[in-house]
Amino acid sequence: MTHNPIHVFFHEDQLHHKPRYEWAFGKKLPHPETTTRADNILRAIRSDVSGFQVHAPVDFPLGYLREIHSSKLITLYRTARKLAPDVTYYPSVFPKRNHTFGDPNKIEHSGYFCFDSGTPLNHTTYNAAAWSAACAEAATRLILDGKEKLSYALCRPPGHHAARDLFGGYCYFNNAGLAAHLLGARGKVVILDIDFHHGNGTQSLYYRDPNVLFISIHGDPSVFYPFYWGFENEKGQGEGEGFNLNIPIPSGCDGQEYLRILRERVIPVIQAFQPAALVLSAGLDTYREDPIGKFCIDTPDYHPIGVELGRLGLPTVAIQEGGYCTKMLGANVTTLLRGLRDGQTSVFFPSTFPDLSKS
Ligand code: SP5
Ligand code: ZN
Repeated sequence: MTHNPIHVFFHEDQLHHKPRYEWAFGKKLPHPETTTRADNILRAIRSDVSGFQVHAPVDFPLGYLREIHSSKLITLYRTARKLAPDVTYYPSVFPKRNHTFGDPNKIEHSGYFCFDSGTPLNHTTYNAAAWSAACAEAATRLILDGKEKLSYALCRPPGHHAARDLFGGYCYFNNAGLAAHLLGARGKVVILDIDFHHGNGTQSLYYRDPNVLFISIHGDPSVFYPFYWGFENEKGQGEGEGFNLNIPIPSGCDGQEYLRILRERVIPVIQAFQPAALVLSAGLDTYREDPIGKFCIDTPDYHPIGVELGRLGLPTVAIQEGGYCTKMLGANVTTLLRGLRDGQTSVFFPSTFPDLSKS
């Protein structure tokens, strides 16, 4: 069976942000969020010329970023542009919010806007992270226009740990949050986060919003990063209560078990919500040999996982999040995307978004 190619978005400037190390678990470690990750994904994508088409986003997304992030957070990244080229700034004082304030014009105050020591700033970070978000915007635009039913943003740096005015977890701008925000023009949106880590930033953006259902399947935060978010009892607040679903699972989860969780605990919830579109926060650090994640999913398993989600028959934007086994990252991403496409092809697909004026 022949398919239309999947449209992929990536901008070369995303490669200028190159953190070399992180501070984690009391150690200075080589930084896992490398440019090689993007190189290897692109290589796998380019080796299938009929399956994928790569585009560079053209619009710098500052206006849209202001709709989901505070102007102070954006100012801080712009302050970091003035750092000397050889300086990588690790925030080192993390005050408790209610006792103080942060001045985003001072790089020394960066810790006010940050929650970990693995997410440094340098003079290129703002530009790279903004182009990463631009990929999410361009991929979403294609879906919004009704031109395509599946698109992929090769977002790097990733985004799902970044909140409105807080960064961390290698993330600066919340790319999936931006996609959901834009898709909101068409109706209710579900964000499914399949990264190994809980998407605390995305959760916080939509915690009070009944029109965006956030679902995250992740390593149990009582053991794994980000430690302070991602528990089952976080269910949303106010009008958004009941529209946040955390599914923490023990380490060692394999493809079979993961599919079972999708079929029994995730798909029925999405179907009951009746969203107009799906944003998939696609982290591949669930892979069995990932150096950070501790699940046991094998490369071929990403196909049926994609099929299961594609069969929802929803216009879908896939957003790259984590995934640190660089050797297999390209194969894992392309297998997941082919699964999504094959799943969509196998079901009836309405040609347009539902007509909101009639509901
Ligand atoms: C987007 C995303 O997946 N962020 C994850 C951030 C996790 N950071 C804390 C884990 C640090 C583990 N570092 C181990 C390095 C092994 N070489
Ligand atoms: Zn992750």
